[in-house]
Amino acid sequence: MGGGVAEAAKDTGYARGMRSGFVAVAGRPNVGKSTLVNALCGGKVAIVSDKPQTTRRRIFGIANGDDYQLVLADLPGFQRPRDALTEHMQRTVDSSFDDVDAVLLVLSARERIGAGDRFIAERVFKLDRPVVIALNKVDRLKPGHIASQMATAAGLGDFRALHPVSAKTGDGIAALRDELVGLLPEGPMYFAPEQRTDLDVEDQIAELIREKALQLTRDEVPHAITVEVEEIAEKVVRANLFVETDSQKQILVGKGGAMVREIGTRARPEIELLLGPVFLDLQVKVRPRWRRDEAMLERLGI
Ligand SMILES: Nc1nc2c(ncn2[C@@H]2O[C@H](COP(=O)(O)OP(=O)(O)OP(=O)(O)O)[C@@H](O)[C@H]2O)c(=O)[nH]1
Ligand SMILES: [Mg+2]
Repeated sequence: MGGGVAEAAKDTGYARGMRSGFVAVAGRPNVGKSTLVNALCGGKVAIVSDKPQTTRRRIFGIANGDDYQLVLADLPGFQRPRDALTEHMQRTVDSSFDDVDAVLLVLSARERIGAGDRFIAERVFKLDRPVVIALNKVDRLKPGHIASQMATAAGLGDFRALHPVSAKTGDGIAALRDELVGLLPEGPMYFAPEQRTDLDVEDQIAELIREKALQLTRDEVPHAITVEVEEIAEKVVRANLFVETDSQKQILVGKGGAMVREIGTRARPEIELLLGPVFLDLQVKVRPRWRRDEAMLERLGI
């Protein structure tokens, strides 16, 4: 999204002084990238969980101000690919760096800044774009610990700015947003002002259902779950939760259907914010090895 686009937009006459552009959000799994994107956008665009590899595809979160449009590309966490699913996720991360104006490198202040972070840092500092570091999860940490984590973070590369933040409490978020907006070129609105994300409503609903399923499961099960919305009809949403094995299905259905009911109970209020009152029909199905099924991954937009 460089000069060419900006020049073209100038010809079509966007408001003078309007800044706009794209920032890729990179970091290890679970450091809080999606929580941070939500905080920067002032509302929920990406699902969040305490399980690593929650985000599987690139999702744009759009933050609008009077004189800016900041588009954040929330990305899967950097990891070593293990199957077609994680391979696709890594490819998404790599290709998302091509057209951005800046990179937001997210670290967790609660964990040791280590080899995983350095691996990602090497990649993003090579891109020849401004890199802003967000040291996330500083809530309830001692100032001395934050200071020493900031010193370690500062050693990762030639960064433009380093912001200690808490995506959870909102601490430092406004200053970080201002910093990112300041790195954007003059440009047009890429999305309508009321649009928060590039996901269509089916995919938003599938993600919300998956989020609740992730919250309620553990070990290998969360990684084996995917959700597809089959139908949105008058006052009814039908969706399938896919897992890979019968035993995973048993877990997700729960005793007498208790688990899948609980997933529905948690997802419905958020779905109703998008659609109004609906009946939610959830089915749990087995699809062996879907994570290695290229056609299935493509259908899921991964
Ligand atoms: N205490 C604290 N927890 C946070 C903060 N930000 C995120 N978390 C928690 O960290 C966990 C991971 O958050 P996500 O936003 O899903 O992390 P992510 O980096 O997007 O993870 P992947 O999509 O799996 O790569 C969740 O349990 C969040 O509630 C924060 O500022 N403070
Ligand atoms: Mg995420």
